[in-house]
Amino acid sequence: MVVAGAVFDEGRLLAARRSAPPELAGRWELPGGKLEPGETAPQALVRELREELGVETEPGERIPGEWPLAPGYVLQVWTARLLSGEPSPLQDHDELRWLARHELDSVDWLDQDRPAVAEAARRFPGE
Ligand code: DCM
Repeated sequence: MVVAGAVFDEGRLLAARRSAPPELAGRWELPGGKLEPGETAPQALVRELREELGVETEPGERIPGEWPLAPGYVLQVWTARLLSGEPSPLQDHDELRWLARHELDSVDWLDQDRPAVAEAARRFPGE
């Protein structure tokens, strides 16, 4: 299983552009990664966001749905709130953008992330 975060801060959603592998490079995703043995999804999300972006986050609710990835993997998405740090692309990404709700279509999302982003869009804080 792969867990990704819909990270919200100041009414915007964090999008990350992949730098690897070549077939995914240049496409945008909700940042996250694979669960390690013994981890829950929220634990994996906190670890991945720390490793990839250098931030501390607090997982919120799971966004309903499960989206197929490469054979044997599915994507689950959780909302997350930024606790501390300024996200920077430390690993796997070469650009980050904070998107307002009306800007969500401005980046080329990975196909498998699109339905998750649409669900996340319904959870913008204050809406
Ligand atoms: N992945 C994805 N969408 C995301 C996060 C990850 O499709 N929002 C995929 C890309 C990789 C795999 O999951 O094939 C593992 O991600 P990572 O390489 O970031 O650990």
